[in-house]
Amino acid sequence: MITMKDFIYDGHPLLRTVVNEVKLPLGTEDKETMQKMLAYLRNSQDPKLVKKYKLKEGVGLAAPQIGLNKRIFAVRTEDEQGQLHEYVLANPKLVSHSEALTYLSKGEGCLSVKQDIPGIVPRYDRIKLTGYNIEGDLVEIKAKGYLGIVFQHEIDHLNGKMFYDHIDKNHPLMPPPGAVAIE
Ligand code: K2U
Ligand code: NI
Repeated sequence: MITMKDFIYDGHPLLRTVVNEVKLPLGTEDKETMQKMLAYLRNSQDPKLVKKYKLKEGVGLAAPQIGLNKRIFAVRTEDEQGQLHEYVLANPKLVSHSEALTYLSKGEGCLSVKQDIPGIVPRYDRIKLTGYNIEGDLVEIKAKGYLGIVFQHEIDHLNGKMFYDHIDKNHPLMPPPGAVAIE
């Protein structure tokens, strides 16, 4: 079971690394890792387990955050319509995206960043990505709004990027012109 002791934090070189693709077809170990990462998100969204294991709630988790040099992430969150989405993908690729931008009006946080870093994080409003699911099938996912933001946050982790890299240092609270806010 993944707990907070498995996490690495900002300053660790793996969070600034473009991590390696996993070998296909998916092996048992990588499938187990994918299962454990999704289980972490489920556990972190269960108040009883949060209390019992002192977990930090997460809606996304990328393998480098638990010290693994692998292109794997998990996402578990509801969208604006309250629909629950659970994904765990290996070797994800951002295939296309809108020109239009969006952002969370309260900014973003990160399980691997202990301090709050205020600022607008511009994200694409709509994205299309592909990746291999735990069954080893290549899947295509279209996402927008909040779910799309979570995917982009996790893909960043696989490419050694942190959310605050996207904050305008001179105008941290100024949204990009035309970007749509998500409250
Ligand atoms: O990758 C991570 O550090 C997980 C982040 C994902 C995230 C995505 C988009 C915007 C902010 C963060 C954690 O989920 S941060 C904690 C959290 C928990 C519940 C809701 C939002 C953020
Ligand atoms: Ni993060």
